[in-house]
Amino acid sequence: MLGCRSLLKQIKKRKRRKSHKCITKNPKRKIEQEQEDCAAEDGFSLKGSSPSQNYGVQPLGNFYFSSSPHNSRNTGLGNIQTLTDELVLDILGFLSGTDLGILSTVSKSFYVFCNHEPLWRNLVLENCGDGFLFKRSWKSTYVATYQPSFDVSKVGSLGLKVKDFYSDYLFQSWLCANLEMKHEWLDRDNVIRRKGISLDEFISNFEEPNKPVLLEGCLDNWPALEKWDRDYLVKVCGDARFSVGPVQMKLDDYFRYSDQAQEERPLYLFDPKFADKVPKLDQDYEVPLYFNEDLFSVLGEERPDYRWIIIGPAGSGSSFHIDPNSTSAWNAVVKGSKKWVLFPPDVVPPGVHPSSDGAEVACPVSITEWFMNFYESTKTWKKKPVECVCKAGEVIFVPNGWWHLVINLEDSIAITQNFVSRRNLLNVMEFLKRPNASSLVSGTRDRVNLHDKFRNAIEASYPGTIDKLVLEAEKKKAEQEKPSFWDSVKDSNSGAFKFSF
Ligand SMILES: O=C(O)CCC(=O)C(=O)O
Ligand SMILES: [Fe+2]
Repeated sequence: MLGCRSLLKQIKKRKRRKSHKCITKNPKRKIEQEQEDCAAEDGFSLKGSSPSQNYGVQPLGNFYFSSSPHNSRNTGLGNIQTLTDELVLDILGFLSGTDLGILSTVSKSFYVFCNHEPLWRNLVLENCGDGFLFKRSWKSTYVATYQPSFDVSKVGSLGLKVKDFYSDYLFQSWLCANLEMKHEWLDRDNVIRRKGISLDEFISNFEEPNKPVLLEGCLDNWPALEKWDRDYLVKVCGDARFSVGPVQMKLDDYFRYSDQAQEERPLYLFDPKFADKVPKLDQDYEVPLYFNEDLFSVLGEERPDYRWIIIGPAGSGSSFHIDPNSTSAWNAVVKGSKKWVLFPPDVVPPGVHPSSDGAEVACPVSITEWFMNFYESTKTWKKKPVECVCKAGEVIFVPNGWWHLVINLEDSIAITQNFVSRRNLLNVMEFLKRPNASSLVSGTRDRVNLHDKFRNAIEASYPGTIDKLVLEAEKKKAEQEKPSFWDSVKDSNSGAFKFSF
């Protein structure tokens, strides 16, 4: 039911409009036009010139104004019409491609459900561990891969348009795949920006107090900034395969996909082993001076994953999360731009539901859906999120424990690294020691013993450091708890001041 409120708002507005439009003669075009106008009237615009296929699905609210007494979503589903759309799709998710294809011929309703792109995406991803060659849609990709004798290029891109099919779930899924980011989602830019600050300033103003900062100008000597574009990367990476969700793909195959992808959650290339796979990439960047202290390096080969190359089209990104193992991070944009929304550790973002032990986060909305349904509410919050657009050549510091969401506004390439410095060493050690470390610790095989291994390795490389940090932390805590002069002169019983010199 997430998102119903805003959807309802759209639906209501949409209906008001309906009486004075839809004068187009071609009924197919009429439905398309309605969907585009519905989005436009709500201040949403659709991406690109060709929105993805939606088979005429309309939001459920439109049904109440329909001249037809039937929702063809129901009439064509038989007895399973009582199930929610999610459940119908869950059941269809058990079918093979062939069975889905056959079932789609049973009724208009099954035609719409069985053509739901995420079903075909799952079939491709489950079966093509070595990547895939994307062909316009996930269904065509599946057919081209498993029925190569069938020429998918000959099949028109326009599917059938079903009349009087109403479903919030399917409509919202289509809308989120095709929405352009709204200006008001990008306008707020309240991050602190700094250029050319010293390491000491960075530590005392940002790292110690655990506050984000956007750093300008500190990638100026990165060869990557000049060199990395699509052609260069495809050339240097050759046949190397990178992690893209659950599959491993060659870079040119990934770009072929990302050029055509018009979906709610585009697959994101996110690879922690890029520098081992293509050592040349490692030579094109260096860690900015603020993040040079890297205490996990004492673990050698056993350190958890810590650096990633990130590539994705506009609309791809990372939904709300806190970075692994209580580390801090920096994220440097090499090409493109990214919208960031960050909440401090004590503020859980709206729409996000972490489990009590923090091991799981229920985040049922896609990034676009979060903006559609939750962003507005943060405007009235006392503790506003920190927001910015981080452009090529800029780096954002993400302090440990901060929730963050990131969406690429253009095709983007970035490098991110997570790190442990003396400022967050104790946090990280405490995190690794938690009783449910086996489900919390990530990026490494030996999750349970990582605390002891790390502690021993730090002791061996930096003897006495942990004890010194503990002492300093205790001193700081005692200082914070010490009553101030005004507290000490205040008479706690009367609330008045007492002067007892
Ligand atoms: O999508 C992005 O660039 C953000 C990546 C991120 O948050 C992370 O690596 O933890
Ligand atoms: Fe992150």
